[in-house]
Order: sequence, then structure tokens, then C-alpha cells
Amino acid sequence: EKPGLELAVVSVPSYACQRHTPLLHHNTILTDALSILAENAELSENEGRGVAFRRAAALLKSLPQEVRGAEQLRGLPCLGEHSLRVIKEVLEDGVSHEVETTMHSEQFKAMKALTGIFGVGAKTADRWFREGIHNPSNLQRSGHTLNRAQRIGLKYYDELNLPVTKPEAVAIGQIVERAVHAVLPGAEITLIGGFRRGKQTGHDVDFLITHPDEGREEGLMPKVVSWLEAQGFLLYQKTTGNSYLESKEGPARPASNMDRFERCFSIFRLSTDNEGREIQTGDGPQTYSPTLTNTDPHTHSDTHPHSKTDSHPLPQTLVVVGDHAQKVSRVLGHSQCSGPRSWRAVRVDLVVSPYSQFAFALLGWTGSKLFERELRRWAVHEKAMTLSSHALYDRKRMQYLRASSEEEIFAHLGLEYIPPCDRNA
Ligand code: TTP
Ligand code: MN
Ligand code: MN
Ligand code: MN
Repeated sequence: EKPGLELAVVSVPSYACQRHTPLLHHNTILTDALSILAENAELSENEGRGVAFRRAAALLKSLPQEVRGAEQLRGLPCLGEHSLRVIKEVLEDGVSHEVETTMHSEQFKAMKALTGIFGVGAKTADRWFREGIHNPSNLQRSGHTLNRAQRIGLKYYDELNLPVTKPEAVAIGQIVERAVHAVLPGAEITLIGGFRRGKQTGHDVDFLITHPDEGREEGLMPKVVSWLEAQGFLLYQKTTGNSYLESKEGPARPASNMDRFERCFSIFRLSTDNEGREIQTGDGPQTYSPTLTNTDPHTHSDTHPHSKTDSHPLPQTLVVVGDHAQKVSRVLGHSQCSGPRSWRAVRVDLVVSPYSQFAFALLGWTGSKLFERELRRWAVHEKAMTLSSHALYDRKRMQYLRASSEEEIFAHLGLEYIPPCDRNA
């Protein structure tokens, strides 16, 4: 008798937004293989293929146990012919020939290295690759004219590719809070993206900013950015205004999945001390009272998005020791800037939403990207509704459905509530 045969008879729903997908799961060997193929498809601008591999991987992430044989997969949704072939290969041989070939291909390695530069997308990377540029050093020497984002991306290449840790995210959060409260007292700041889903590291840190008095948040971003710049916290920023109201398409019909909030893509200068420990210097505890909303993904108590019940003062000084600190100081020591320095570059995304759209923005910016895609697909195909990071529109009743919490949005969509920590599809 093979273990775990019961998997086949357990019915698994086909949309990722109907399932609990924790960060840690039982099929990493299989999902790592499928993720390589997904990434390769995305880098080759074959979105459909990428989504198919991502859906297959997400299905495996949601299973309650390790898959040991292909017969356990019978009856499960989301597993296309190609994905099944790869899974079977890994189950039988330990590796997939296609995955190995992909991983070690010059094109995949080059595309990953080049798109790893902040400001470089798949199109640009592909053009450079076909000119024989395979890595940042090649690009540096090529004499290509780079835009401002790409120049800074190249300059801080190594450290921007170092993971951002949770303590670093918290330290950035303290800076963002000081900036926001300096220009708009009473504004609320929420950690979103991967960290809200419980990830311990990320490629950036994402924050959503709102204010309970609708309208007070208008024009907030330029003020926050000016404050941050004056204090020397920014290495780079690109702010885009809110284009939601001016849009002629109507809020429920975005031209793409991109939302139209006031938004800032930035690179922060985060202080570290000489020993590689992270220290955030500031005005001192007497002038700063942190109120960062508790978004601990394992407490399901933050049911109301604006609740402040669990907020507690954050430490003024963050000390990061061990492996990560060593990696940071190694990268900083070897950076192109002269000598080791006492700060590192960190990618930060800031988004401002009106209070009435907060729940939609929170849901839309918590991710994962596949979870978001599946939510919108569910809404359209199963409920005749259109979901965006701004609103939910019911096309049969021809009306917008209001919500002040994520729970209400799931309820409108006829879905069981899935907490952030289980949205790691
Ligand atoms: P990311 O920061 O790209 O991803 P992440 O936080 O899940 O992972 P990582 O740890 O690597 O940073 O995006 C966060 C969420 O924001 C994601 O669910 C999609 C959403 N998002 C938008 O809605 N619009 C956008 O333009 C971008 C870039 C992201
Ligand atoms: Mn992120
Ligand atoms: Mn949970
Ligand atoms: Mn981001």
C-alpha cells in the first residue's frame, strides 16, 4: 500500500483563492522545479505558459502532504500535461531534464541576471542578451545609455539582490511612519506584500498608506517624499499620481492589472553600523511614537483593517546579527562605492489609497501575484463581478459593492475568508 493514496479522493478546488496556501508546504522539490519553468516562460514573455506552471505549483503548495507518486495526483485540478510530465520526472528520477537544461542555459542565466537590475524588464534584457550582454559587468562596459532607474540599479546591483529581512522591513516601517506622520498626523501605515503574508524575507518592502478622513490623503505622496529626501533617506524615487478619477475607462475596467493609486517606487538608504548590525538612527524615542498597524500574519485578530488594538511600541534600535549581517557587510565591503559603508540600499514601494478603497487596496497589494490573479478570475468567471485594487463591481446588479474589510470582499465574492498567511499561492 502506497502512503497518502487518500490525496486522490480529497477534492481540491481549482481556484487558488478557494484554497489555503501556507508559506511552508510539503512539495518544495516539485514546486521549485515548476517555478523555474514558470520564470523562464515569464522571461520569454510567454505569460500563458508561465501562469500554467504557476497554477500547477500553487496546487501542490496547497496539498496537506508530500506527493510521492503520480497516482496520487489523479483527479486534481490545475495540472496540465506539461506540468504533470515534469512532476512525474522529478518523482521518478529526482530531477527534470527540462528544468536542468533551462536552469543552466545561457539565456535563462543572462535574462535572470539582467532583469535582476532594478529598472530592467524582460524586453530590454532580451534585446541586450541578443547583443551579447549577459550580465551587469557586460552592460557596464557596453556603453549603453541607461535611464536613471537602471543606473542606480546597476550601481547597487549586489545589495538590491540581497534579501530584505523582516527586521530591516520593520526599520523601514519606522522611517515611513515618521515621514507620514510628520506631514499628515493620523494617517495609517500598513505593511503589505510578502511580509504581510508572513515571509521572513522579500525583494522589497511594501506599504499602504491611508487616512480615516477621506480626502486628507490626497497629494500625500509628494510631501512624504520631500520629507524623506530632506532627511537623506532616499537614494531614488519615482512617484506617480493617482489617475483613478481622471480615467475614462471607469474604475471597474482597468486597462491592465495595474492600479492607479498614488504610488512611489523607491530605494531607501537604510543605516547599518560598522559591525554589520542594523541600527536605525532617528530623532530619538521621545519624538516618535510608533503606531504601525499589527499585521502579524499568524494572528487572525486583525479582522478590521484599521484596528489598532494590537499596536505596541517598536524597538528604537534594531540589531541584526548572524548570517544576514555577514552577507550585508560582505556585499557593502565589495560595493563599487569607496570602501565599506554604514548603510545599505533597500527597495521600497509606497501606495496611498483613499479610506473608502482601503480594503480593496489591502487585498490587492497583499498578494501573492497568483492569488490576486485567481481572485480576479474567480470574480469574472464565477460571479460576473470585476475586482480591482479600487473596487468590486457586480455586473448583474450593475452596482459597486462596498467593503471596509477584506472579509467583506471575500463574502461578496462568495469565498471563504483566506487569511494573508494562507495566500502564498
Ligand atoms: P511585490 O512586492 O512585487 O511582491 P511580493 O511582496 O509578494 O514579493 P517580494 O517578497 O518578492 O517583494 O508585489 C506585492 C503585491 O503588490 C503583489 O500582490 C501585486 C501587487 N502589485 C500591484 O497591485 N500593482 C503593481 O504595480 C505591483 C508592482 C504590485
Ligand atoms: Mn514586496
Ligand atoms: Mn493561519
Ligand atoms: Mn513591491
